[in-house]
Amino acid sequence: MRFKKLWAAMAAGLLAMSVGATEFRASDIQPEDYPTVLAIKFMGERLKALSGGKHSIRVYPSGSLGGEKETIEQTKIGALAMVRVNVGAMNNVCSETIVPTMPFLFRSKEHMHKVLDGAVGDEILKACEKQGLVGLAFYDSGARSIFTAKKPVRSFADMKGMKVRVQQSDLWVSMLEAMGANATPMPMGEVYTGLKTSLIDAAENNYPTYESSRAFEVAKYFSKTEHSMAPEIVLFSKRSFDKLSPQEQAWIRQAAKESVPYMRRLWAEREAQSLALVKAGGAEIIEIDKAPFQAAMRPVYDKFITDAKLKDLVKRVQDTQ
Ligand code: BDP
Repeated sequence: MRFKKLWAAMAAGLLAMSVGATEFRASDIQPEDYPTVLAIKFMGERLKALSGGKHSIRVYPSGSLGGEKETIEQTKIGALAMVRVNVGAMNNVCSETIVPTMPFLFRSKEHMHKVLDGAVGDEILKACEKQGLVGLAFYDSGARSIFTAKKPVRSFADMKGMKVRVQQSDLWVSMLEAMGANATPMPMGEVYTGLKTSLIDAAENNYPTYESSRAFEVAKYFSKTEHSMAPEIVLFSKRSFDKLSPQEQAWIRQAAKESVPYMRRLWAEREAQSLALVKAGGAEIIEIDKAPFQAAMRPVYDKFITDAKLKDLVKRVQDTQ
């Protein structure tokens, strides 16, 4: 009798778990009004509508739950349901994410969209699963360029010996080293202070992050190298995902996909706004000859695009018209 009761209680508990409403926790290092944060909120609203009010998402912005490296780990073990990071933060975790991070790979925003919306994009998202992360979508992140505190970079030669902050990724270290710089990996949250205290001379990013991190206040020379278009990636904990029904999983995937065009609109607006803001704040936007930067990236391809799988992915990106 006692066992029967216990069993009934357990079954009821399981049932409650599967029918109970869930608020999935998502982490982002960007501030509240940043396009990535707004896009995940939008995804949450879509998920709520699709699930008839059952599931929702709560975004924790500004790195309040930790940096990208730590929150990826938390998501892997299921302590966090979701995380939005740059693909750079995934380079050492899942090698396929190296492909969209590669320097001067995408020829334009349109080229990038075509690749990421197609089979290559899907394969890269899927590849994260073996690391316990379900890849749901890519978001725009524009092109990344170098910004410096004291000495402006007006030519490739100016990169020599410069201490440049990079994302915590071996690929990023190699890229900046190939430019002649002294690459310093550190979390995004330490960049502003690093520049201010001269721990680093420079960093690299897109206009919106140059603006949102206030880096333009301490590093006013922005040299348009546009060396990488590494996109953002939205990841769900496979541990948490596997506990959901196929229907629930489909809602999550759909909500994520629906947030992509919304994010692209926000991104285009924000890029223009951020550029205007940093200029008004005293930033000098420097046009620079990209050819020597591009030429210097050859050894980086030789070092990182070695196995057949990555070679095939890169070739398919290059062949995409
Ligand atoms: C920004 C991304 C953010 C990365 C950051 C970085 O939005 O996810 O953490 O770059 O450089 O553009 O670390």
